[in-house]
Order: sequence, then C-alpha cells, then structure tokens
Amino acid sequence: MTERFLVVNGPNLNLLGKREPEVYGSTTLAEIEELVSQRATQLGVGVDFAQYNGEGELIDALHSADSNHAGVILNPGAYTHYSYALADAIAAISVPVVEVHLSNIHGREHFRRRSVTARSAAGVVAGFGSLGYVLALEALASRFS
Ligand code: CA2
Repeated sequence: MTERFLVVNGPNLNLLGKREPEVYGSTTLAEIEELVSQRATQLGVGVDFAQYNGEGELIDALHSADSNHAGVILNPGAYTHYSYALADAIAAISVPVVEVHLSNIHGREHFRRRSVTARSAAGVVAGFGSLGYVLALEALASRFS
C-alpha cells in the first residue's frame, strides 16, 4: 500500500516568500510544496497539501487526516504557542503528527519558545527552513519502510 501524508500549514504561511523574507526566507509555500512532492515521489509515498488561517479548519483537517492519511506534517504557525484546542486535536488523533517550524522558535522572542502543540507530536523539526518539511516527510515515511 502507498502511504499518503498530509502537509498542513497554519496562519499566514500563505504569505511565505511574499512578506518578511528576512525572517522566513524567499521560498514560497508553493515552492515548498513542490520540494516535498519531489521527495515524496523519490520515497514512493503520496502527499496532500492544505493551508488554513483558521484554528477550526486546522482542527477539522487533523480530524479527517486521522481516517485519510498515514501521518501529518503540521506547521501550526502562531497557534503553536497558545492553541490548546489544536493541541487537543493532535492528541485526539491516532496518526503521527510531525510539527515543523521554518525558524528556530527556541532562538526567537520569549513567547515563541514554548510550543503547546509539540507535547503530542511524534517529533518536532525547527530552524531548517523548507528543508524541515522534507526531513519531516522522511521521518514519517521511515515508519512505514
Ligand atoms: O517558524 C515557523 O515556521 C513559525 O511557525 C512561523 C509562524 C510563527 O508565528 C511561529 O512562531 C513560527 C508565523 C508564520 C507567519 O508567516 C509569515 C510569512 C510571511 C510573511 C509574514 C508572516
């Protein structure tokens, strides 16, 4: 069976490459998705992509991934730091969730150093820019190889 994974990005990440390139780089979300797609092809797995600005939409995406995907790569954006609802959704689903951050959240402002969502994640990748999504895919795919 070919495993399918969901890559879901949270609020404002649709603006990647278009605003604040000094913080988040000049790569657009579409380019990150292309990078992940190419690696998925090499690994022989499938990937679907989504981006939502709303907390509820992200939660719905996690709920449906529980039935439709073998794992989730999630960048929860700023919800990382305070959304107990998103944290509960990650804890509620059975498929592994890898949390990804483009920036090293531990080297940034105090409020970004805490992730309330990481507790129930299978793992966290932070600080490697778009490569982080590829590393997360490799980590998930390795669970099924
Ligand atoms: O480093 C990450 O990936 C973050 O999850 C990105 C979030 C931030 O709130 C987290 O603390 C760390 C912010 C995404 C905002 O993305 C923008 C992209 C371009 C222009 C403005 C915002």
